[in-house]
Amino acid sequence: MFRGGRGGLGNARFKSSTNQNPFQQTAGRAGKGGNIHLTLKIIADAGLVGLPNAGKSSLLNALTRAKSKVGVYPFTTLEPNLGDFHGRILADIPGLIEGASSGRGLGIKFLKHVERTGILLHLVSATQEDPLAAYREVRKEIESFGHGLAEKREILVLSKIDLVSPEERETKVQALARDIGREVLAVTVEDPTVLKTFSDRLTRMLAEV
Ligand SMILES: Nc1nc2c(ncn2[C@@H]2O[C@H](COP(=O)(O)OP(=O)(O)OP(=O)(O)O)[C@@H](O)[C@H]2O)c(=O)[nH]1
Ligand SMILES: [Mg+2]
Repeated sequence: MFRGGRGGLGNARFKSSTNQNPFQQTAGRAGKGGNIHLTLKIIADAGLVGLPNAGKSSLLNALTRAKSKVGVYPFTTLEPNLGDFHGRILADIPGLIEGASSGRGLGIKFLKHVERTGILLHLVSATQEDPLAAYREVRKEIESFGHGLAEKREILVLSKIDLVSPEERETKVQALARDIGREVLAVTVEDPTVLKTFSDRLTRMLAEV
């Protein structure tokens, strides 16, 4: 803690019967100073992670009133955006790429932000030829980052399922579920029915934590 300085004395302190209209003062003394390093960390209930273009911002916008920038190119999101999802705060973060945990791309700056979130929502695009490889690439960065991030509960989501056939979707959902050993949710922001089912499921999952 830095103590404040002492204030100087003003005219009133010098007033007396013989000095009725003083024009005197004393200088104050400077307080202590120093450099303080502050880090801003967003506190959200769930953080959306995944490779660039996985559809994180689109999903955040579809589930909440957030207006996160969406683009066909990778690294559209430069800063995390927050949205209120039935009282739970969701945050999208910039896409993660290989090497993110050691400073490549924008990822590391924002992995810090998900450090404080309760759970991770890990999006893998259904258009990925090898969804497991895409999943692992992001996991690797999360694990190298440390800070307890890898131990967080993770909800697995296959996104953009409207871009593949129902057969391909099923194959990819099953393959991910089998290899990772956990349930995989499927979503697209293009189909209101699918989105509603996903949203209900997510609400229940978030209520459990
Ligand atoms: N067809 C289809 N396109 C989608 C869907 N979700 C996202 N997209 C498109 O995919 C592209 C990337 O979407 P974003 O939401 O910006 O992806 P992101 O994961 O936030 O990307 P970064 O911020 O760059 O990491 C955009 O062109 C979106 O319109 C979806 O469910 N279906
Ligand atoms: Mg984005």
